[in-house]
Amino acid sequence: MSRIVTVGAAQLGPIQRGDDRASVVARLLELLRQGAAAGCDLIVFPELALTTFFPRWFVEDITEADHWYETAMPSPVTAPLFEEARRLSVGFCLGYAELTPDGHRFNTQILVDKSGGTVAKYRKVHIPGHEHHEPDRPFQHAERYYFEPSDEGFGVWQAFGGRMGMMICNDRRWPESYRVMGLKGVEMILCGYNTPIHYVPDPSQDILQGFHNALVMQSGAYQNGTWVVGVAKAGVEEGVDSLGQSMIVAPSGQIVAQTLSTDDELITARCDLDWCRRYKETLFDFGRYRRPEVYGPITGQRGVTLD
Ligand code: ING
Repeated sequence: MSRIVTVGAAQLGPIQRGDDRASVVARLLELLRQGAAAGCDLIVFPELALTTFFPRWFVEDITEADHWYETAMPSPVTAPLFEEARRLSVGFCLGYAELTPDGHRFNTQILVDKSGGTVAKYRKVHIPGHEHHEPDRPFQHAERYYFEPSDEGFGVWQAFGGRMGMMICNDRRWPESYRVMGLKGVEMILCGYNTPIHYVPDPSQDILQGFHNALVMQSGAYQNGTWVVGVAKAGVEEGVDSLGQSMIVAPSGQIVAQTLSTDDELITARCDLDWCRRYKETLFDFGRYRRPEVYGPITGQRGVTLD
């Protein structure tokens, strides 16, 4: 028996500071239509897919950044995406900056089903970068100033005929993200990202960005017997070059599709969710082989302690 989900990774090229949401939504609609034409059940868009990556600038008064956040989803400008999804009977996953009615700010991702209804919301757990202005940087990465870390952890939801999970960007670098969802039986993890090529704390990593991107998603997929869909906002955004290389990774860890450009580009794959069992019921039969009784430090401490 095969449970096939045809998934599209809808990579975005750069969104410049002056690009309004309507022009971005038009690009998202084009990718959604391409995906529908290709037989996709689900289209995955990047992290912060409605705006430029605004944490690259620092504003002393954070309310001056409010316009980068969504206070409603859908809103009048994003509603056409939900309506078209329903008309085409295609689901989608969308990353955006969320400002809640009580003033909380999250880096958020939602899962919308084929009826155009929101079935899941995830808020980013691992927030990289820095909390305060660092004027010596060539560009800021002040996500820890603009977003609160979620305390809701990682969810897995029954949708599209399987167990669907979500994570955002830096989450993909932490094995805990995959394992928590793995322990909830995840079969496909959806992950948007915005990854600058230049890593200011250690420029030696710049040349390895593509390697590290693939490394973490391939290992996370294999070690948890799950599909992983990683989708970039890529290209040179306001002078900052961001990684593309969006990809669809099988439970074996094999990359089954990868983008070639740093522009708007759709890649698709027919993903058999039953392939997950080849790993979940053998090598990574968690119930049989894991040893949580000796894993205490993983949840018991934050940083390193030397015995
Ligand atoms: N971006 C980056 C990421 O984790 C980063 C932060 C950039 C980490 C470069 C390491 C190297 O892919 C986000 N948005 O998390």
